[in-house]
Amino acid sequence: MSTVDWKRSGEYEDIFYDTAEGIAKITINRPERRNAFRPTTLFELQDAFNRAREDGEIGAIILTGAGDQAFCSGGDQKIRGDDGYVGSDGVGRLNVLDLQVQIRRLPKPVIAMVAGYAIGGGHVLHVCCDLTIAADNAVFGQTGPKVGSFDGGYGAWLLAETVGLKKAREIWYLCRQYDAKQALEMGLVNAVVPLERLEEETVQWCRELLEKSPLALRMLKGAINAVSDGAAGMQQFAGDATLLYYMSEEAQEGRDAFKDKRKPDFSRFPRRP
Ligand code: S0N
Repeated sequence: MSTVDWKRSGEYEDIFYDTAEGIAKITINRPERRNAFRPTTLFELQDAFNRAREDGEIGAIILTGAGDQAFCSGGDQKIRGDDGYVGSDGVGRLNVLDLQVQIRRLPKPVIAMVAGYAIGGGHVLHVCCDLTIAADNAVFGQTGPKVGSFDGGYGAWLLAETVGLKKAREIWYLCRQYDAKQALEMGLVNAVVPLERLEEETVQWCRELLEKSPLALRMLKGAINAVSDGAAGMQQFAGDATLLYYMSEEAQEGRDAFKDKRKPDFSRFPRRP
């Protein structure tokens, strides 16, 4: 049951974009295919995540699936061609990879709100989110070796970072499915709640996040991701360091001196130990 008065906006075919109280809720809306994604779904998700990033009112983002049967069942196998997922333009794509990177780089917390199946590429999406709140009917797993695919990027090593190497191998090699209780035990999700309380609980986590310092959350997300994202993670973190420096009087003295056509005076700024 919703505890929030969501306001819907955007012209989308495969998703919904709702906002309220500083929260953006992005919903994959293809329940007849267990919320499997096609290229259009992913382009729309990218657009919605970008809107949430650019909106200064938004401080937390929920990613979810329509209905209570599935969060997302991964790539739409019915439109899988010989070189990726084929959209209306006839081009094969694996553009879920761009969405994964976007979620990782987005400097606001993203919470996966999972009811039903989070399977295949849908499972990877929740792994890429900062936090996961699961309903008691949630089911998690990878299907790659069963359906002729695999995700050797975040889907493999971020999962291993999350649940440990042995468990990650088990999940990928055997393609078993795990219930919400097992997912909680292996650290794959943050909390499990009855299905009817899923949105209420997820919104409560968002409200707690919204009470916290946005810059501190941004820096923490960047710091936690930097280790596993290598140079790309460091680039994000370095950009945030520059942002913080720009906000200091010391950096502003350099800018102002250039504009005033004078020599900068940094003498009042401490040379910290
Ligand atoms: C989700 C499952 C377990 C649900 O089972 P359930 O509840 O018994 O329902 P079903 O009757 O099976 O399904 C209901 C209807 O939904 C359709 N459907 C379900 N999943 C998909 C799907 N993924 N694509 C298309 N249709 C789907 C069913 O067909 C059914 O409709 P009808 O009755 O009309 O046929 C179960 O459905 C299940 O196991 N689904 C398949 C899960 C799966 O294998 N997903 C794909 C895994 N692979 C990826 O996601 C690849 C990710 C990716 O893009 C990628 C990323 C990085 C690198 C490579 C790749 C890559 O693609 O290779």
